[in-house]
Amino acid sequence: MTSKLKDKFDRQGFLVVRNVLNFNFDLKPILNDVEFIMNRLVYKFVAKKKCDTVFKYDFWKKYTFLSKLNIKDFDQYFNIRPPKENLTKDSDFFASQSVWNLIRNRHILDIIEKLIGSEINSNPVQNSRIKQPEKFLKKKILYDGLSGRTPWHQDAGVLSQRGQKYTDLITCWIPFTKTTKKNGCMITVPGLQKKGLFNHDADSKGQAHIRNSELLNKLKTVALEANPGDIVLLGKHTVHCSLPNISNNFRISIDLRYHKSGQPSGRDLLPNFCVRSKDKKNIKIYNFKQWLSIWEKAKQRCLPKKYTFKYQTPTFKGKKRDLINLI
Ligand SMILES: O=C(O)CCC(=O)C(=O)O
Repeated sequence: MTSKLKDKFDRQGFLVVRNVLNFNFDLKPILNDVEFIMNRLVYKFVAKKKCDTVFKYDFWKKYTFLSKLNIKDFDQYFNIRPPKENLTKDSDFFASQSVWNLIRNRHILDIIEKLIGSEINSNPVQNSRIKQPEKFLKKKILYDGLSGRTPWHQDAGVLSQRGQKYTDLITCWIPFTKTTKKNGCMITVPGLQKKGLFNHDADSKGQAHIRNSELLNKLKTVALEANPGDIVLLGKHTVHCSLPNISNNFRISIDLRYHKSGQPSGRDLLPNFCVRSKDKKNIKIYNFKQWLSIWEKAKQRCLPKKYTFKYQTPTFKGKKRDLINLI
């Protein structure tokens, strides 16, 4: 059974595993915490006489309302990592007990263990994405990956060179809403991961994407549709992107990552720590407060540089690893 799952993963480059998580127990607490943050933002940014009305809005209406207020770095209040660039001492990020619980979720780790073995670290490449219908988005964030579409990329493309070479990275993508082609699920090209890492470039905002990725649109793709409770697993060379959200509904997800203990994380300034080990002695971070403190320390370490990570783009010099020469 174990090797069947791994064989399928190695063959396809992805797995959609159904009913791993319980919505009320594992996912709803995170949405509750998101709503708590929204209420704080209402207090902070909405005129006093309007606050009571806005508090009564449902989750979606409240988020839409707040997103129109031009709050600086609005996404960042809900993102589970500090910002990539323009880091300041006030830069916020979303670190709650509920997120910590998800990273350590034993049902997730049981599946990761089947793919990379029993010694598992949490990898700091992690994001939360709240995607409104695209028709509500400003043009400048249409392709930013967090609120808008995510361009074609491989996750190894956003690691350091050491990470690209030495890290067995697994992406665990977790939907909080039913995710379909219409509201912007991810798509992938099965099997293409076997070609290794392609050359990536950065767009004007620094977002990494596969060079000449328009060629991928001509290949046969698979839509990674999933329901709350399911998880989608990707390998570090799995080619993927997300579709536009052309529905009238939100699409919310968190992507966590794990790698084999002892390997570099690929984001050297940020925390990576053991979450599962046969020899429990390797587990040094075992509660929420410790986890919070290692992220806060990492942020302090990054402050003089003003960034938390950088991609090396183009990934390779020369054209040998350009998609056009490999498919
Ligand atoms: O959720 C998305 O839009 C994209 C996620 C993704 O690219 C990733 O997790 O690597």
